[in-house]
Amino acid sequence: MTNDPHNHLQAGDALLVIDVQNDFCPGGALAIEDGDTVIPELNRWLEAAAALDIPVYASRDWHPAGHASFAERGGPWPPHCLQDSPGARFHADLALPTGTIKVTKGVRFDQDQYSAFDQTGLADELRHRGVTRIWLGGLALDVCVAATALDGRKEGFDVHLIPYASLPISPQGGTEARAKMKEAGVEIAEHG
Ligand code: VGL
Ligand code: ZN
Repeated sequence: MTNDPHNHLQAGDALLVIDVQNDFCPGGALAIEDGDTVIPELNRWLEAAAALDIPVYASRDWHPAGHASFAERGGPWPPHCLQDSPGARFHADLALPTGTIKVTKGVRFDQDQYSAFDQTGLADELRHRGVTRIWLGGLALDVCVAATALDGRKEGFDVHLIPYASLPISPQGGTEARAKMKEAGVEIAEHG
């Protein structure tokens, strides 16, 4: 089956799961419609990565109270992913394997960090591990997934969007994000 992650993952790959946190899922503070439906597909990839010894990174939005990105400070978002709150937890159905490395972002008081590469040191960490190719998915496609994919290309990685494993905050944002990613050389399967 071509959609089987076992047929795609190989040495030199890393799996990047972006912000699959309660606040981005139905019922959360910044809920993405059907956001939790990406989880079963991500879990298939997580299981394959664990079986094949492919390193797994899970990013999380982790804002201090009164963050600069919140509406109360003139930012675009309602308060979300407050540090140590239930909304900031990874969704309980997300099956992160033992050894998953967390990438914490959005902690700066003065600016947002949409990309998991933004001031986290992730690019050097991946290079240090011999990673050349990234598979990524998660939430939201038009914000943090896109920002991470584009930065991954800038840092010189081959970047693949995992099919059916990401959803946008807005449909139009999703369409624009896909176009931008494609233009930057991110590999996107036809219906992914
Ligand atoms: C995100 C909006 C605000 C995301 C984070 O993870 O895509 N979106 N903060
Ligand atoms: Zn945020």
